Amino acid sequence: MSRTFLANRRRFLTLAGVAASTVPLSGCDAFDGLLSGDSAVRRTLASANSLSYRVQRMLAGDRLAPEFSATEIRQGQRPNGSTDPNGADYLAMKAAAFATYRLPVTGLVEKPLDLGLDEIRAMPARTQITRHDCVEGWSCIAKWTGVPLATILDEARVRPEARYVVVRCYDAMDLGRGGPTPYYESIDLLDARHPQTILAYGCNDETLSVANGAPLRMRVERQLGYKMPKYIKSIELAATLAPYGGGKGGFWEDVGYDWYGGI
Ligand SMILES: Nc1nc2c(c(=O)[nH]1)N[C@H]1C(S)=C(S)[C@@H](COP(=O)(O)O)O[C@H]1N2
Ligand SMILES: [Mo]
Repeated sequence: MSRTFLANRRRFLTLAGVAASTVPLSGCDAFDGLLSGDSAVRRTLASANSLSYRVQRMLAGDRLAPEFSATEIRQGQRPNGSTDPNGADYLAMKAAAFATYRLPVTGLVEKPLDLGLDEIRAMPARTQITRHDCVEGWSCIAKWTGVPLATILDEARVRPEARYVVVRCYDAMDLGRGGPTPYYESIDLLDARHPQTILAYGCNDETLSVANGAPLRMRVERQLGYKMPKYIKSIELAATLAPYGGGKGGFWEDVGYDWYGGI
């Protein structure tokens, strides 16, 4: 692809995102009242979102996110959102140094899996140095090591009806609207099978810390930070997002964020 083409594409994508950028998305631990309920703003956001999703899928289906050199890592990965889950199930695993952790992979698959951390660590690994961008407006370059999600999907043999990978998490957050709500996220199969989409257990050459999502967190490098679930509890292959949470495909999506957080 030529540089001009890329530049034009960027401009086009920016235009497609204009509606979204006029609304202050104030960050990971706050949300804007305008975005709740069935407001006109929200409907505009939703249609801009599906336009930018379709444009990106058309032009950049297998584009790689930029990777960096080790000298560009300036500090540890800045922890954000949940940083210390306090559910009894999580605390028990943490006390056992996550030796008891299991990852179920279920839903629309031929062969459901139930993987231990040792099995996951024994699979072919990928390491990548990438930049994490949070909607709050900060970025952080870090080195991530993990197993490509594609490897796990191949092992589980995804059924043709499946369209999404849904990830449930161990943590819950309380936005003051009816008690703690579990974090969850979802991506389509194109992002799930993207070579840089990994289930990470290592960060900056160390075992993934609790603050950054131990024992396992997803990296989805072409999307914003909130699309990368930490504290992964289970993975499900699904045909529709309706049965999960508020039905919009993620914890933050249920309060108004875009489902497609492409960058
Ligand atoms: N389970 C879970 N995953 C999560 C979050 C969270 O609160 N809980 N926060 C998200 C947000 S908004 C960001 S920016 C990143 C932060 O990852 P980090 O703590 O490793 O920087 O995790 C994302 N994944
Ligand atoms: Mo974020």
